[in-house]
Amino acid sequence: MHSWTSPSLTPLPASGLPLRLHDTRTGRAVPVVPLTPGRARLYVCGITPYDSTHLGHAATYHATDLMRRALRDTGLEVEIAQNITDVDDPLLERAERDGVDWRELADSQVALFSEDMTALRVIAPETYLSVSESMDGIIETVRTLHARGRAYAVEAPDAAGPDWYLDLAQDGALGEVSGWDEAQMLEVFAERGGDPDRPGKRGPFDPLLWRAEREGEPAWDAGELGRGRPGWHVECVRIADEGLGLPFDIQAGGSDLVFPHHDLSAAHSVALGRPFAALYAHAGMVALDGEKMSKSLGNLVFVHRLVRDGVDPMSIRLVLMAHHYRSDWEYSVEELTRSDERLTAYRAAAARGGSHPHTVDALRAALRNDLDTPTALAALDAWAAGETPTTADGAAALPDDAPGDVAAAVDALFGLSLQQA
Ligand code: 5CA
Ligand code: ZN
Repeated sequence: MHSWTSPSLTPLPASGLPLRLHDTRTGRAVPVVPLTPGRARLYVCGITPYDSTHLGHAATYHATDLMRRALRDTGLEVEIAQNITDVDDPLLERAERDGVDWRELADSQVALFSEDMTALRVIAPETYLSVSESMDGIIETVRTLHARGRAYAVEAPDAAGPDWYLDLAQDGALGEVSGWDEAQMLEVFAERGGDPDRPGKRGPFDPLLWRAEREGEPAWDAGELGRGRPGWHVECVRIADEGLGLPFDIQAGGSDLVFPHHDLSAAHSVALGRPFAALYAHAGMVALDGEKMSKSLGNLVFVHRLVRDGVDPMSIRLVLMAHHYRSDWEYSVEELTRSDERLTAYRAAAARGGSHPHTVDALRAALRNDLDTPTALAALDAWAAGETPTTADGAAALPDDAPGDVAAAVDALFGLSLQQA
């Protein structure tokens, strides 16, 4: 899939200091030390393209964009892989409901997503693959799992052949990422795409690996497993392997994916005899009207609608920056008003120019401390108000050649352009 156009990258000499990132698995912030020296590899779970980008998606991709920019500032080369879940129940159902071809629906929504990411100045992933275009590889992975004795058949009365499931008990690897117990898992499994009660399954959380062809659904030939389409988790394992290689450094996504998706992606990888991600980073959930913003609930604020209504995309970025990426928060129009005020003040300060190395230093320190954007905004507020920042690590000892161009730094580190729109 063609990815979107990345913003031009403002060069900023790397700080060389490591990024500390919160790891969901261990519950602690750890320095990111890439598995391959000099090269950080991150996978982020992409959209299911049946509705446009809402602020929740934007928050998640904003968080991974900050990870990229922070890693780059530590002097690492960064590679990001991202999928597009274009073969999945909700998308196929929406296409059927609206009487459009599922491919057309997916393409149109991917195009809108690209526009939104471009407007928000999110740097495009190096690998951007949809399920349909990765199908040969996904089938290969499914067949490998079958050949390794990890797949079992479950009768499907409405299909010509069986559905296939992954037998988790063989590797005993579930809950590796979430750390949840079975009761916690059962509470959400069904509402997050699982089928714990399906007769014939060996274990309630065994994930669907390959679904036999049903009438009216797209299907591909998977040899001894029959015609059908893949389950959800295997796509991300395969696309991560194709784009980055297994194992890789960081698996990212929204916190709604911790269980089952990231637990089960890791379990697929273990069943393949390969370790998955070294660190798991999750963005909090954005809510509207008291509920998680989600396509299935329909309580959405669309990025493209805000932009169409004249909102400056950099104001949207500032709304996202006002919340720490791991916190859950609720969107309101007041957030946007506050961000508009900030943007005006920051642009005026940028137009005044001057060198502010302590502010740049404070911005960098905030970013590499688990992407602490609220603290970065406090430093920018002070800069815009003409105050000299006092930083925790007494920034008086900065070298003479420390970068002092705040506008260039916020552009490079936070993707925030302060040029007049
Ligand atoms: N295609 C799968 C991932 S393989 C999927 O979850 N698609 S999605 O379109 O539902 O979500 C895309 C990304 O946005 C995921 O990383 C998801 O965790 C994140 N996301 C979805 N809703 C929200 C929300 N309300 N707040 C923050 N992030 C969200
Ligand atoms: Zn995924």
